[in-house]
Amino acid sequence: MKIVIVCYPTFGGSGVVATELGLYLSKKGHEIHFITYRQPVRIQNLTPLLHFHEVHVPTYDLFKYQPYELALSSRIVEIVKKHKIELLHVHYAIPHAYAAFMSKKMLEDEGIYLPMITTLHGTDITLVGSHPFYKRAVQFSIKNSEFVTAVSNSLKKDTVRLLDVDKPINVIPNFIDLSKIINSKIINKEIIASKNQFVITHISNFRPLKRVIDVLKVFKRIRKKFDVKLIMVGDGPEKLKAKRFCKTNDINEAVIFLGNSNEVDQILSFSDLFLLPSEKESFGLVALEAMVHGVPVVCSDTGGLPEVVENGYSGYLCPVGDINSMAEKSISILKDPEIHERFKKQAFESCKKFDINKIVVNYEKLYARAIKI
Ligand code: GMT
Repeated sequence: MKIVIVCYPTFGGSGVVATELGLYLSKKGHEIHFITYRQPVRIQNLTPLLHFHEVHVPTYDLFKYQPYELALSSRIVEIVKKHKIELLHVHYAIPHAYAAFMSKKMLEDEGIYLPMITTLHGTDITLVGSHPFYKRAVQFSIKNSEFVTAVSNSLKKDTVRLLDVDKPINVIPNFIDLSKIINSKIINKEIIASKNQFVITHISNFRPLKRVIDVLKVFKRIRKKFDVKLIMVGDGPEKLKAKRFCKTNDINEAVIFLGNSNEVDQILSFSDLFLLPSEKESFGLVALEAMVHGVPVVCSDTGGLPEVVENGYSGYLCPVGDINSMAEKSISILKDPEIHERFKKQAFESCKKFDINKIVVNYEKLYARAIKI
């Protein structure tokens, strides 16, 4: 099948899911065309079945805001016609689903039918999409997609509740490549921590809803019990605040800020625990990425996280903002090597239901149905 994937090319979860999906589908023989403003970060090599088409937005002084959707929809039309694309799969509703609908209409004008599938990822509904300034446009693009998917049952419920849509929503959870654990080359833990130190990791875009200060507060409590290092991976608006917190709370020496990284698998391969105290998380892909490396996850009991992390098995779910409980649960995992080992094994076991080979067929089935409509 010839498929266009529209997504964000950045380190965010929706871009990662879209990229991993495209890479996997191309390996299965589908011809994949990514259309976005930059080459997606996880794509290193393009192949005859894996293409990237950049969206250029020429700046013009009259515009206060440059019209990205316009450039994107025109680019979609161009690529669809040039490569005889059969299907359009857009990730993250804003503004991709809206732009995709416009390209669909432009193509219809020329007698070309192009089915579109919209995958909702989270904040495109919960934080941004339900805002009164965007809501109508998001409702409209959902209604006009041939199929709509959401990455968790929780997000499906949120979409129905917040956007009041009666369109059927197919839940296709995010997925993970289980062979990652074998593939990722183990880098020397001792570059970052000493042999006997525990390594705790947090990865996010450091937005307020990730509650990065909670990560530091939990870490501070764990540090009272063990010799431990914290690795903070990612970049975003709360980073400066987090760095200040480390200085004023005397944990500066024990916390390493790495910035955005393409070495996430390597870092996770020697991590002992993962913290994700988010306010809201429609799925929490990063928790799954930790679990595949046998890293137990202590996280908030919110959104789709309970669908990913099994309380008391692959980690623990704690109330949002409950620093004490998160610290206590983390300590309970780390304090006994046998318990820690059990949680590590169980974290990996839990991933099996998200095996890429089991999940992606659901997208392929939907593609097949969409092109027949
Ligand atoms: O977490 C973010 O803010 C990034 C965002 C994105 O779209 O890139 O992540 C969302 O999509 C991910 C992939 O489906 C999910 O794993 C994240 O839970 C979701 N984020 C939120 O719901 C806050």
